Amino acid sequence: MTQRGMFITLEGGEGAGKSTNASWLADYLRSQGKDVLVTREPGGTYVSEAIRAVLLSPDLPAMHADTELLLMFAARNEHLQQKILPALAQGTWVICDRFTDATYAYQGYGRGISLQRIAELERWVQGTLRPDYVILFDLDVTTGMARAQARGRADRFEQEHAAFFERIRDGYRHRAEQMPARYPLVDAAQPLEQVRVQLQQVAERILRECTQG
Ligand code: T5A
Repeated sequence: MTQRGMFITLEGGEGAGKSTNASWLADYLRSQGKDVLVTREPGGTYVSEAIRAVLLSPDLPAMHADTELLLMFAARNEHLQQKILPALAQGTWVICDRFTDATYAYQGYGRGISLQRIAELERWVQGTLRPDYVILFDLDVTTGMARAQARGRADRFEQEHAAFFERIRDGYRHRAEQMPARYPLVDAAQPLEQVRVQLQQVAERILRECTQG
């Protein structure tokens, strides 16, 4: 029987460097003999990318927080069924730029939706599937927002105030503190080369642990 691929997610606040480093991490793991798929949330399939466009559009009127939550999980369900679960079942390693930890951080800590409600949806949509590793790119809010803003027009989330992003950072750190072995932390304030040194150390650890079974 094929061994299930590892499921690795990249998390952190705006502009922390997840997208910049996702393909770098994939290339490193490929160089170590792994078959790797890189994807993102919300998105990753045709339907989920269409939902992403609604979620991120700064041109639509404000939506209710529960609507935002349900759209995140609708996009996630499609992504899981069409792409992530089949890849994992074939033994492919999946690197996903954001996943359900982002829902806890943004919709839970950020918007104030009960964490229990998010956990119910998580169980419904994912069953027992959880990421094997959540690599947390930790960065102060001011630097992250400056990096994100330097890229151009802000999306619906990027238009939020600093206090919203402070709650999100606290939420991520709180989750990482509760499960440190599963949440390797990367200091994303470092220059890119240093971030990649840290990331390679994390990847080496994951490869070691997965060989040890
Ligand atoms: N969301 C998502 C929820 O609310 N709930 C959910 O359940 C999910 C899944 C997605 C939005 O949806 C929300 C969270 C998000 O707001 P997105 O555009 O995918 O939207 O948002 P992000 O994932 O935050 O993407 P960003 O591009 O803002 O952040 P990244 O990917 O962490 O940052 P990246 O790699 O694009 O880098 C940003 C800039 O910084 C530079 C890069 O070159 C780039 O210009 N940079 C560095 N500069 C200096 N030093 C470094 N070390 C650097 N690393 C990167």
